[in-house]
Amino acid sequence: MLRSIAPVLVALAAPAHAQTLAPRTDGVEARAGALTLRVTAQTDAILRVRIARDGKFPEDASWAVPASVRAKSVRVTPLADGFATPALRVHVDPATLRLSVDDAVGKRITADLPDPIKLDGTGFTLRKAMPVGEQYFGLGDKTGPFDRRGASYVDWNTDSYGFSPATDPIYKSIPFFVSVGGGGSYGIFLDNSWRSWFDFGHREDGTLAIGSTGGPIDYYVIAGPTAPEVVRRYTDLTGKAPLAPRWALGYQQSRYSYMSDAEVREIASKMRQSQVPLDLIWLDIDYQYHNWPFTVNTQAFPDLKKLAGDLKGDGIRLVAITDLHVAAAPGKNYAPYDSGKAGGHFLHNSDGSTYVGPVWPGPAVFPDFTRKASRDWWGTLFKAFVDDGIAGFWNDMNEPAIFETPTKTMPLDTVHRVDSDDFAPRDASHAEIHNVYGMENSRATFEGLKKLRPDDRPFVMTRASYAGGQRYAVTWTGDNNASWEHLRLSVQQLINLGLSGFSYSAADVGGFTGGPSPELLTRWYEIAAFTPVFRVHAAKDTPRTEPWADGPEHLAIRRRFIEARYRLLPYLYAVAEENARTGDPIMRPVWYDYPAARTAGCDQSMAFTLGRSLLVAASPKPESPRPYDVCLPAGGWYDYWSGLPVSGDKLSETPALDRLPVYVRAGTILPRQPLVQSTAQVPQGPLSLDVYPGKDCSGTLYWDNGLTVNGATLRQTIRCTQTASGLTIDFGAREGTYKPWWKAIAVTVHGWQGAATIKGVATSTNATARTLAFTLPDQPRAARIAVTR
Ligand code: MIG
Repeated sequence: MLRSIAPVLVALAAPAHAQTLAPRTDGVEARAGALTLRVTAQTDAILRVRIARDGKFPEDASWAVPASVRAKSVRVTPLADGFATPALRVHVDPATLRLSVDDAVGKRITADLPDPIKLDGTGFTLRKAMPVGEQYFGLGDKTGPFDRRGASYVDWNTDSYGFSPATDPIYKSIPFFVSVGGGGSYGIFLDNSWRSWFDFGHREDGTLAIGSTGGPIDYYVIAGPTAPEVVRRYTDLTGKAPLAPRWALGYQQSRYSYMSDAEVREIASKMRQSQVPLDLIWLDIDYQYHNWPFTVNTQAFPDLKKLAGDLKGDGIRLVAITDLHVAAAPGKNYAPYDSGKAGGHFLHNSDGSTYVGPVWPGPAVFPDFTRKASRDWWGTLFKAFVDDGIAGFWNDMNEPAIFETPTKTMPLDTVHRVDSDDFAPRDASHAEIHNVYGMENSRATFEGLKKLRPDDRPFVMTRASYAGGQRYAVTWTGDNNASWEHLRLSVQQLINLGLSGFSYSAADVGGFTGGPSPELLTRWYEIAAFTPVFRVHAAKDTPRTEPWADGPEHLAIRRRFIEARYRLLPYLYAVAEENARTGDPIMRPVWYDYPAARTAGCDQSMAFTLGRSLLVAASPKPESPRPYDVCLPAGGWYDYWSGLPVSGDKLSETPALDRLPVYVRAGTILPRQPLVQSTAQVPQGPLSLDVYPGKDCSGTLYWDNGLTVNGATLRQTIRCTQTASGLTIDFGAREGTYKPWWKAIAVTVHGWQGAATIKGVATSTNATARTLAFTLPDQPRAARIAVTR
């Protein structure tokens, strides 16, 4: 019921410390002294918490949460000390503004500590309880321990060449964590772009401290109770990563730099000769004239359009780096500078002059990406490359990185113009904008590409970003190192990025700096073949890391894993499409879908799932030849490589260089395709469906042209049920009008023993492999296939 909004005096204190608790239709507002706390229910399970100083709430605007999402709220039921939604009970102590959130049956989700809000000049610290046994994940690409309990982190986007597993901060600021513990999961997202921090009991045992040097006290409490619910809700707030073009899921070859047209062609033809599937080659800064963005060194690359066209004929696309630091080159007929200067698109010093900082081109100027007009201008700069057929773009150095300064970035008083979204137009300091600058750079690129090629899905990769950056770009973990330690770290970074909304992420395979041993490089290829974005990249003056770099035996193993990925594309693509709809990461910690795995007793820091159905169990010490334990969640699994059922839930794996243990959940119908050398090739032969019988047995087909937005799609669910007489496979009716490449479906049922008959269908069984195989015509309509023993 709608209640009066009039404040209710709940305590009789001295007037200077008036305490009030006023219900709102969508939450509650409490005042104590100079502070006002407003808690609103955005949905039944997402709370927004804002704190005003001296009665004035900061501007209601955000780079992460769109206005339309912030505008949503639900009506709540008032309580004496707060309010309730069907999922939550919110309590506020009006004397201290201490907030606690319980679930509908009164179980605590999260609570402030006494004295919960500390102000320090423009900064603040919030203090919350850290119950024993609660673990913390997320925070984007941060290094450090996988579980963040006991550690402390700063959010300040930093060019971190040669970072170590202890370096913090690094490239991205995603001020969001997911907690998991005995009581379930919740998340907190601090929507504040200033230099901020999260301390998980590092400074003070049992205290979760969240703070910032400035800006609004504005955060979201996201209830679960499961981790998937928290992550999905976080992406309801900050956006889902759009489905990438299918070629982004292919194998990607990069190096700093392929120096010429001839070298790029040589890499491409060597890939094809070596029969290593490949979709992308990346052009790093040396394709440009003097490192000036949006130029081409025409001596080394005389005809980029012809190069792109010829490679495309071979199923290979080009991605080009386009850094944000425009060369400060007046009078040189350099359009990015001239048009940017004329349009007032560059950042200013506090005295009004244009800010100039040294980066790759030498003196450079920096676009004002928080202005929509400047983003629009930036987007037009891609026209020539788009016309040349460059498929995707790489936004590096956008922390922003500045050379020759100990801060590695621009002065904090550099002036940005905010004129975007529902922000009031105003000037803002670099201290406020720094952490969102890279995201707005990638947004400008993404939106520019959408205008230039409205039908195509843009592909942008960014190094720096902020919460919500997944809407515009994929990301990678920057300048890692060729070490076993970094291979381990990369898995944890990619998992945490996925939990932080960045479902498409990569780590330079082989390590950027240094040079990997052949074994390290091969192992890295194997693991990366099961990660969302699979890109080999390395720094200048490092040993070569292309698949053939270490001789035929290593090449054979690397090729086999790249091939496995291409065969898995129908599965991987369906997982990516699920991610675009739900926010469920593509690569997940095992406990995401199997909560008991968190306490299973094996070291699972290198285990992850790709979608729900594939479990990749890399060794937690990948350099060690010693056997290690793999814990499999309850419910039954099959070995992906042999197809045989696995018995037991704890296995001992003996490492072998050519084997990466991968398991398939019992109850999976796994779609795969014939091998291709590029996603641009039409697979020849049937779609294969591998059926791994078990509980809740199903599989999803999702397919489309892989390139455009709003094209025709195909979606179909297939289920299987074990019956007394055998097995039934039920094809659901196909949704959508997309006509797929396959005309037939090759079914393999795993774990099969004995004979089998299907009316009107020839079957074959294999007693050693324990398989039953048969081929069906394509099944676009609902149909039941009954197998009897
Ligand atoms: O200052 O473009 O992280 O991937 O190869 C180095 C050259 C600039 C840093 C990127 C790296 C890229 C390199 N860039």
